Amino acid sequence: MINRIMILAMALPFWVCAPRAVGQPAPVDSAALQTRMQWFADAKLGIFIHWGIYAVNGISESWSFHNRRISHDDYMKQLGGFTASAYDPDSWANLIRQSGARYTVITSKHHDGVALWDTKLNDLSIPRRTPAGRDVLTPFVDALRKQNIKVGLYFSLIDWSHPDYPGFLRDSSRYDAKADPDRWRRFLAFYRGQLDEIITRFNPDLFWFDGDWEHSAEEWQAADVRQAILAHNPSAIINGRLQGYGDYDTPEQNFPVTRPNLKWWELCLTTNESWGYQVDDTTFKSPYEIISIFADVIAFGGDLLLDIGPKADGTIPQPQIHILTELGTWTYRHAEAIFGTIAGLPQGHFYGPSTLSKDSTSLYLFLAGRPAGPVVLKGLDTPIDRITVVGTGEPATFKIIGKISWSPVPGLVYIDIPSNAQDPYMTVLKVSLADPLKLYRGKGGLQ
Ligand code: FHN
Repeated sequence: MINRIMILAMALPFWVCAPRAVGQPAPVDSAALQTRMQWFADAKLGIFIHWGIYAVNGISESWSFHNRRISHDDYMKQLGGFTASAYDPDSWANLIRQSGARYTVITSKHHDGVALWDTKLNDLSIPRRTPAGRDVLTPFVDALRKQNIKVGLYFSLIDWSHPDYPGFLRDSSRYDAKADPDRWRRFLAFYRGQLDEIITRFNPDLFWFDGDWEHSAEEWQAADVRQAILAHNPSAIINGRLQGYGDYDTPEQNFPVTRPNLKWWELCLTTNESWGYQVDDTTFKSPYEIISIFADVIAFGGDLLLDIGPKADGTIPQPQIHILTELGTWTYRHAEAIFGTIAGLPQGHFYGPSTLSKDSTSLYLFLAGRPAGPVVLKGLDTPIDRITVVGTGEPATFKIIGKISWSPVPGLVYIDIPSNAQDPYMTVLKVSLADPLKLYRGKGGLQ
């Protein structure tokens, strides 16, 4: 019995198909779910935006008062400093397009309860309580639509400022929802009313819930929320922070060394160490670090949601502009290896990330660092037509060693990197195959 596998375009490779996480609702129809998730699976790169009154003082979003680093009253005084005076949503959308991102997720309301749009459910909003004096969400959604960038809206289930929300400061709640169901129902009516505004006014492609950890699916009415979203837009997708009623996993900040449970997943990541604008946080990741993390994510079949934190006047910090423009230069040059691909080789075949074309006839090898010598491909059981450098088309020479003439076990492919082919960040090779990829997964020897 020869140990071989083929990687079929529509199914993720055998080593990644895992059952849905415990508690996740069974997909109503896996074909419909696959169709609904397809744009997300192909998108690969999104830009996360944390923009709120916390940018005024440059302190942590919501958590600064929740963790008692600043009083809630003093935190809310930031309302008076949120001007959006230099806010240009079209330039934001242009920068996002320039990064190569296919979707965006912006905080419509964080845990502090301050809405970016003119909600009718209360007056805690940018339009009503800040010098900006206007809805800053709608013009950005419009700008994204003009650029054909998918719209994701982050919505915090937690609302630590709402008088009828149980939670408030760390270790100090207003009340117990179970002990005062009428008060909890008043909050539910409020939060569902705001969510209805989000659903009907913005019709986002992606609902990015956050803060589900403070209450159960039943308390959040999660099943009903999912039903309401899909009833309004059957193509909408929901992130995995609705207490088990989402569509994909959302690992945060730390790269998953083993694949997340769900078939689709997205790593959300800051460019420095803060989600919102924090003047003292200058620990920005380099473009190479971001690109190498991005390559790892897509090699595992995920998306990267890379965060920026605009200032209170609406300008984007220069280091984040630099990261997004450098990332864009790389993503546009290597687009065929990124967008619309599927997860690449399982560990053991190549020392680095890889992706595959959906028909599995093109294998993309992402070269970590700047390899000086040849790189090795193991267990490739499909003939190679040619190997080229993505972005330049320059041919790369290769040789196969260790192939025993009468044994079916493939040899090792040693690939020379053209000396002038090195990308400033990460070089990608395209291995064009004569047929869909087959891999030898045996334990060596002559079988
Ligand atoms: O508490 C939030 C946090 O402020 C930030 O918005 C992140 C972004 O994914 N989500 C929560 C922490 O997981």
